[in-house]
Amino acid sequence: MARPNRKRQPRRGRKTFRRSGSVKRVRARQKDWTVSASEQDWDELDHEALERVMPRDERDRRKRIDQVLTASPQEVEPVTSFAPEVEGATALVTAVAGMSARIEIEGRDRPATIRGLLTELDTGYINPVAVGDDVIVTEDGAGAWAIESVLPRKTILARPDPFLAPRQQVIAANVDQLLIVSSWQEPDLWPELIDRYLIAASLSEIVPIVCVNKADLIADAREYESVTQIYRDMGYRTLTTSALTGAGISGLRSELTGKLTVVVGLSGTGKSSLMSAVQPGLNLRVGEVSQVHQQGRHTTTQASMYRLDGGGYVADTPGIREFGLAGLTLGELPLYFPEIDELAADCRFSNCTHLEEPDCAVRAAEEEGRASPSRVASYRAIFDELEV
Ligand SMILES: Nc1nc2c(ncn2[C@@H]2O[C@H](COP(=O)(O)OP(=O)(O)OP(=O)(O)O)[C@@H](O)[C@H]2O)c(=O)[nH]1
Ligand SMILES: [Mg+2]
Ligand SMILES: [Zn+2]
Repeated sequence: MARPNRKRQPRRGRKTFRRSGSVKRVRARQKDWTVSASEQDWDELDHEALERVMPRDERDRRKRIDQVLTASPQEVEPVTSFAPEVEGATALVTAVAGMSARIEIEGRDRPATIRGLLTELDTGYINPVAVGDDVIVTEDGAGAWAIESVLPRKTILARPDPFLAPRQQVIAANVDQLLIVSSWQEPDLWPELIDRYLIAASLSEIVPIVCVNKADLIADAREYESVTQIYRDMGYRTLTTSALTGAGISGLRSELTGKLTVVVGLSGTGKSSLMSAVQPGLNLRVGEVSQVHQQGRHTTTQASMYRLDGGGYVADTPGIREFGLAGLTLGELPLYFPEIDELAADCRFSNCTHLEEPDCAVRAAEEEGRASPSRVASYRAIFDELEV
């Protein structure tokens, strides 16, 4: 079965930045997931209580999805450096708060300041430095470190700034993997969210891993297999874990080793528990940092990264507003649902939306059990939103 085309086509009119900081192309934004002004206050609400409630109707569902996935990675053309070349050592950024950062240099954790030279104009993002960035640093002779420039990024996870949208902020740079944590129950597995994270990972060219936690709550192994087989069939790695019993933890540990992994998933699915199981003492979300915006409003905008003993890093993401599907076009959607696209070849209409048209092969396959109802539902939901 064909997999989503991970090599993205260059998009027409996308905003890209070159080393000089000059904008090469600027596009009008497609319908996206940018947070509207009326929704901004959501950030101030109590997520925890709300997150544990599964959506009851379409409005709730959309609102929740908006909260979870609100932005998109932004394509940035490779740059050689984001600042004038300065002689210095290379370091890794592990946390950022305003113009302060923590860096890892020669295996040691150090505070550092970010030089004002690094601006949005240089990078195209509100925050010029993000966790995961490789940077050039200098030391003033008295032990104070400064970040002088940012080295080219392999990958970027970004989202629209909650207050300055559509301007984007980088959540993390140089991410290798996205660990999508769901629980089998409590809260119930939510396939549509997994499907959306898979698309977001593809858009950023980051390898996703589908991790189903709370395996101890699986009552029907066959049901579990059939749900997760969908993802294996698409070529994605799946993991079954239980932070409670320890099942699958060593497998998870080896998947994380040597990589920079961003952990995402609904609250309560067991992300922190899993990380503590992988490495006792690791506690995601503990080191969250916040950034003061120009308007004087506070929001957590950055991930914090933790080093794994066996090598590699895991990064927590701020709140549930993470990154998302902005920039995804209706025309590209089938790329991310290859199995549905394959069936669609037999629909009566070549532009069939698989919603109501007669002789729809996708609906027929769904009824006959040849297509996953959850995948078809995800496809329809995203289609609907992109069309609006
Ligand atoms: N039965 C069972 N419970 C688990 C498992 N893993 C975690 N839990 C429980 O699920 C609850 C939530 O776990 P957390 O690790 O805090 O979840 P989280 O994803 O980090 O949640 P947030 O930090 O709110 O995003 C806790 O009560 C855990 O004890 C598991 O494998 N099995
Ligand atoms: Mg947690
Ligand atoms: Zn159809």
